Amino acid sequence: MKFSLKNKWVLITGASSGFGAAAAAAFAAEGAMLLLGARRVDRLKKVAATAKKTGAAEAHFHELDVAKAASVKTFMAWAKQTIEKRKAESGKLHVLINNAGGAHGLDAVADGKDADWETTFQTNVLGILRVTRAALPLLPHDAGASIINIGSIAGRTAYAGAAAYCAAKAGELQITRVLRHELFGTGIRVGTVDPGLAETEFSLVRFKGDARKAKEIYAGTNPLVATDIAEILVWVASRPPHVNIDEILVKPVDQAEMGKVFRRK
Ligand code: NDP
Ligand code: 8X3
Repeated sequence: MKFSLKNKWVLITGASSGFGAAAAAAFAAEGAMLLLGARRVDRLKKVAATAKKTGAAEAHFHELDVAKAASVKTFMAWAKQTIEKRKAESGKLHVLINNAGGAHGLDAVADGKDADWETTFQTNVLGILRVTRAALPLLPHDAGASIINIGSIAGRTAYAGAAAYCAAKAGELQITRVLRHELFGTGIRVGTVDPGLAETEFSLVRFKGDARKAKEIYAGTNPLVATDIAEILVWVASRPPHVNIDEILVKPVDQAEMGKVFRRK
C-alpha cells in the first residue's frame, strides 16, 4: 500500500528556490508537515506561506547554510525541537531531502578557482553528510522513512568545465550507496534522484548572476522544470515502505545525453 505522507514531517534543504521550493509545494499538497532550510530566509517565508495554502499540515522554516557545520547544528536542533513540540504521528522525521547544492563556475581545471571548488564540495558533498548525520537520530526505524538525495547526470558522466561539480555529484551518488549499506536492517530507505538539464536558478548561480549566460543554456530547448522533479520526489517517498527506489536518472526528451541537447531555431 502507498505510504501516506499526511501529517508526516518532511525536511527539505535548499527550499528557497528551484526543486526544493517546488518539492515544498508538492509535499504540502499531500498534507505533509514541512521543515524548510536555506540561506535566503525571505524566500523561505514565501515558500512556507504558499505551502500552508496548498495543504501543508504545518510549514516551518529556519536559516540553513549546509556549508557551515555550526549552521547545520543549529538548524537540526531547531528541527528536532519543532518536531517534538508538535507531536503528530510518531513525532519523528519521515522524509529527509538533501537538495541544497549547485555548481559554481564553468572553468577548465587549468583556470579553476579554489573558492568555486571549495563551495562545490562544501555544499554538494559535505552538506549532505552533515545534514544526514544530524538527522539520522530523528528518522524512525521500520516505518517507511526515506532519505532522498539530489544528484545529477553530472555525477554519472563528465563534461568540460565541471570537474569539481561532476566529482561532487559522483560523491553524492556514492554517499547514497554507502548509506544504503550502513542503514541496512533499519527499514530506512535511501535513494538518489539525478536530473539532467532543468531550468531553475542553477545556471544563474553557476554563472554568478549573469542572466544572459544562464538563459542561453535553455535557449530553444524544452528543459525539465522544478515541478517535474518535485512530483518524482513525492512518488519516491510515497512508495510502499518495503520498496526502495535506489536511483533515478531523469532527463528532458530534448537531452539525449550530456552535451547533446536538441534546440529548435
Ligand atoms: P536552485 O539554484 O534554484 O536551488 C538551489 C537551492 O540550494 C536554493 O534553495 C539554495 O538556497 C540552496 N543552497 C545552495 N547553497 C546552499 C547552502 N550552502 N546552504 C543551504 N542551501 C543552499 O537550483 P536547483 O533547484 O536546480 O538545484 C537543486 C539541486 O539540484 C542542487 O543540488 C543541484 O546541484 C541539483 N541539480 C540541478 C540541476 C539543474 O539542471 N537545475 C540538474 C541536476 C541536479 P539559498 O541560496 O537560499 O541558500
Ligand atoms: C545540473 C545538470 O548538466 O548542468 O546538475 O551538470 S548539468
